[in-house]
Amino acid sequence: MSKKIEQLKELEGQILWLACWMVHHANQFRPKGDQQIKIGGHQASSASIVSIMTALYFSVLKPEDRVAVKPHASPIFHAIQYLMGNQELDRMKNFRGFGGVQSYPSRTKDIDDVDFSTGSVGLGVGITAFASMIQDYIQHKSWAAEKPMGKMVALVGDAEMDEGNIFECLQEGWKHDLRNVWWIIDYNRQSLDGVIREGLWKRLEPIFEAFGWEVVRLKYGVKQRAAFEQPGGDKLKEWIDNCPNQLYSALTYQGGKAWRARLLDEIGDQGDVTKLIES
Ligand SMILES: Cc1ncc(C[n+]2csc(CCOP(=O)(O)OP(=O)(O)O)c2C)c(N)n1
Ligand SMILES: [Mg+2]
Repeated sequence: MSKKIEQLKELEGQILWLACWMVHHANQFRPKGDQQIKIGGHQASSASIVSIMTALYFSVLKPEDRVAVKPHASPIFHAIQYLMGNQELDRMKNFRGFGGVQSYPSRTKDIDDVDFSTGSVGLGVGITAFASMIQDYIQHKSWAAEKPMGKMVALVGDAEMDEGNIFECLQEGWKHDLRNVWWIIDYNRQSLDGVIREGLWKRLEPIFEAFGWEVVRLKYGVKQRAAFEQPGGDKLKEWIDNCPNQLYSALTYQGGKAWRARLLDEIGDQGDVTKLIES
């Protein structure tokens, strides 16, 4: 592992811990009024995007770039800002409370320089496209300052793609030669209250391509890719690729032991697969 990746991994661990603890503390330790049984917050939604956000904020983003953070990743955003010295511990302890860090990133109520308020899903996504178009407009004016062009990044939930306004702005972007925009869809297979419909990505990719977007699919991590290279790895890959979202989520929730048991049960008798799974 390169030194840089090692450092990012270290930061990622701290950020995830802070984000999950923020939610846990709010629900388990903060004194509650008579009626309140739960404060809320979404730890899994933070966990699925922590690697992406760590890489973005600590390695990729430039000062001129702007980011719309998917609503449920608010704890990750604030944890990152805390490590950068832009957020206060007391506000994090008061997550979702009066004066505390907000459930969803807010330009008016949070103190750590949120680029775009999100919360109503879909709106944060769309605004990055329109922000880029406005940036182009300004660049074409004689009164435009000589400033570097920023990249507009949206971190999008997979269920957030249900929102109709996103598709309107795809068309608008196509009309205006949209550029300098990245949308990163966190395909964590889950929504607020359900599992993502099987094969949604197969519907989404051609839609983006039809409007001139370049689609890059990032699916397998380093360890998975290494495992696929081993004898029996092709069978493992095939099984994972065909695994329904519901089962994938359940196994991930239950952890390594459940994963191994299921894999051995289903493909364990196929040559080298048993050895690979047991290793
Ligand atoms: C317009 C609107 N409709 C519904 C909601 C309620 N809501 C909050 S987050 C969310 C979807 C969460 O799923 P996803 O976008 O996949 O994010 P994840 O939690 O998986 O990161 C919904 C429907 C909302 N905030 N705004
Ligand atoms: Mg999701």
